[in-house]
Amino acid sequence: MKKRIDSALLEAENAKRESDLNSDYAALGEKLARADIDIETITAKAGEFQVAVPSWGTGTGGTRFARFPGEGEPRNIFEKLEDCAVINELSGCTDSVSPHFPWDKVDDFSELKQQADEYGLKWVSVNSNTFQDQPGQEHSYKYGSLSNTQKASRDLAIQHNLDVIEYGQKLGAKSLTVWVGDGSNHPGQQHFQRAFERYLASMEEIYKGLPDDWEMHIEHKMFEPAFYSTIIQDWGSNLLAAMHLGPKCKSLVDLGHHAPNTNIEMIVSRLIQFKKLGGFHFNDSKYGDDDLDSGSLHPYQQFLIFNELVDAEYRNQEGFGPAYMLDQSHNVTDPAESLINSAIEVQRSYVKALLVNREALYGFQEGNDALMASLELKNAFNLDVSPILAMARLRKGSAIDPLAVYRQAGYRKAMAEARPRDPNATGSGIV
Ligand SMILES: [Mn+2]
Repeated sequence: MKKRIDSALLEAENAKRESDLNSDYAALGEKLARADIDIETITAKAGEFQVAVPSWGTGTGGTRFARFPGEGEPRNIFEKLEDCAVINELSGCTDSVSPHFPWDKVDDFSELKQQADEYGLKWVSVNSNTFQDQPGQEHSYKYGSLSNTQKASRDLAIQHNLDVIEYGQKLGAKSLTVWVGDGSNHPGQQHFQRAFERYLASMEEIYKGLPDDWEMHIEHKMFEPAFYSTIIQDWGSNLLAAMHLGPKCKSLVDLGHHAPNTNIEMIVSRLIQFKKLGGFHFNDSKYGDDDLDSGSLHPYQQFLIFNELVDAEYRNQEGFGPAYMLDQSHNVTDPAESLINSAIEVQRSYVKALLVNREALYGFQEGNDALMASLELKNAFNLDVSPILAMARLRKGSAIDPLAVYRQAGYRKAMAEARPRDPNATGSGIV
């Protein structure tokens, strides 16, 4: 497999840390054994865990006020793919990429697929973009796309989604993620029911174009760019639309797209129960944003979400198999560093959730022992599973300390020289 980080450097950096890791791993293994947990089983599962990188996340994000591009950021999908390869080489838990169109559209998809194959990267959920007009676009999305009052704009948005499915088929993806910013900025501007009817009618046309083995995932977002009402503003509208459209349509949960303090883990449970959980966009949020790095602010919430996911796995819940993706905006960090760290933080939540004794928890729940039930979760969360994550990485040839190797390799500096910035280039937004 083609590598972008020098193998000799990676091995030398790992060699410096391997002895300490072995000691820490053995100590943690002993501790877990006292709770009848086999560390090797957990490490094997950690090694299998993968979360997809969003192609748009490899560039510096920005806000509607400004964007401050970083040195050496990727200028096209081929260069984004190069950065995704680095992230995966070092973290060992990001073997797939989620592309966004038309940002990532190329003339020759076989060339793109071949480059991904060489890096050992797969393509997962393709994303459509009907939240901005493209140069020369005949019918505007200013007043919405799939729910626009004008049929010509709706038809354009439908056709774009069908085109995106076609691109995804060429890359080997199996799902389409649809997020639209449609909505209104003034009370009375939009007839809620008629707008939702138009949205559903448009989505029916896209659904008809789904290949048999594909799924469509609807992403909700509370607000922005529509600040009064958004057509799919929460999991309620999302689920109603997904139920209306059919079994191949499911809901996608972006952690940052809820009102502050929303009980997201409970939403996840409901969607699992009704076989409607399509996938995740992981990130963190303080207010109404979806821009912070995963697990950087609310690691316990992220753990509680994984507690529901691992529980579904444990119970062999029918129809369960959500797609895991990151979706965050990096404004002040090197995007590759943020994505490496975030992927590992998501993996960390998964591993901690594996440590919960499910049968003991069910017993506490049935017996109404609220405190012990709560402690069963908190004790798993409080355990430092870093040695497990590092050992899983080492065993698959990734880095014990990914960020140290990344900085030692001088990757960004090298890219700053290899990728001179086009002063006229526009940056991709964030969804
Ligand atoms: Mn998202």
